[in-house]
Amino acid sequence: MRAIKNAMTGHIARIPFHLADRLYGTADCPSSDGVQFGTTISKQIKEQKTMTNQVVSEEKICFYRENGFVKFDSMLSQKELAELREALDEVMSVDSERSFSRVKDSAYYKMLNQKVNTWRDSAAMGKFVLHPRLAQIALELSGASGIRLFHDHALWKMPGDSKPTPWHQDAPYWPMKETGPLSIWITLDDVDEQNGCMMFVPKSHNVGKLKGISLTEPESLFDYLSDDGNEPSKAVVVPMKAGSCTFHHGLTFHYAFANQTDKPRRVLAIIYMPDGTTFLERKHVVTDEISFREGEPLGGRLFPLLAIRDDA
Ligand SMILES: O=C(O)CCC(=O)C(=O)O
Repeated sequence: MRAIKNAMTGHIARIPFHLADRLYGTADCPSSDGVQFGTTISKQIKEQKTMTNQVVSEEKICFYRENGFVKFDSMLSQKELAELREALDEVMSVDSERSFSRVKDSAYYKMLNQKVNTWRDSAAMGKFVLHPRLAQIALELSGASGIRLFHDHALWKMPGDSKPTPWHQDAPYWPMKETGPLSIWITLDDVDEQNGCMMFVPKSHNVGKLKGISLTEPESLFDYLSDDGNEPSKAVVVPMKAGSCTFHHGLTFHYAFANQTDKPRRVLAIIYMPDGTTFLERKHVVTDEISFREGEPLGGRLFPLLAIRDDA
C-alpha cells in the first residue's frame, strides 16, 4: 500500500513496457503465439482466416487477462492512420452537443478535450469505430460470446496548460452492472511521457470496483484501496508509435501524462461491452436520453452488436 501511496505523490516506480512482458503475467501463458496477430486491421480481414478464425495470439490474451491491459504495435497501416487522422481532425474541428467539455479554460478541458460518439456524425469515423476486426479482438480478449459498442470518444490532450489524467478505473463511471467492458485506445501520434502516454497498474483489475473519483479535484484512487494485502503491483509506462493501441479492462487503474508539447495528443478510444451487459441507473452522457430500466440489457441500434463467437 505504501508504495502505491507514494506513487500518487509522483514517486511511482515506473516500469517501461518492454520490461513488463518479462516481469508480469506471461509466466503462466503459453510461450508459443498460436495464431499470430496481423499488422493492420485491413490486412487481418484478408489474411487472418484460420481454422478457428481467432485473430489474437494466446499469449496476448493471457497477458491481458492476467494484467488487465495489453499493447498491439502497428494496429493501423500508414494509409489507415492517415485516413483516421483526417476523419478525426474534421470531427474535432466543430463543436457540437457531443463535445464533452466546451469551456476551453475549464479544469476538464485542460485534462481532456473530448467528443463522444463520433461514429454517429461521420461515416469515416464509423469505419473505424464499428470495425469488425477491432471488435473481434475485444471479443477474444474478454472471452465474451458477443461484443457490443458502448461508445467511442476522441480524447485529445491539448497543448498549453495541460493536466495529467489522474489514476482511475473506468467501470465506476459506466451505467453498467457487470464489470467486463474494455476499451481500445488508438493513438494517432507517437506518445511518450512528454505528450500524454498511458500508464497501467498490472493486475489492478482484480481489486474490484472502487469509487469513481473526481477527475478534476485532488483526490486519490489509491485511498480507496482496502488494506487487505491485495496490493497491485507497480505501474507500467506504455509509450507507443502512432497507429498502435492498447486495450484495457474497465477495472484497470490507468493514468495519462500531461501534454508538455505544442501539439495536441490525438487518441480515439472505443468502449466495448460483452453482449448481455445490463443497465445500472446512473448519470451518463450516452444513456441519459434513453429510457433503459435498471437490469435491462444495453442494446438496440445505438449499441450495435459488432462481433460474435463462432460457436455462440
Ligand atoms: O487519454 C487519456 O488521457 C485517458 C484515457 C482514459 O482514461 C481511457 O481511455 O479510459
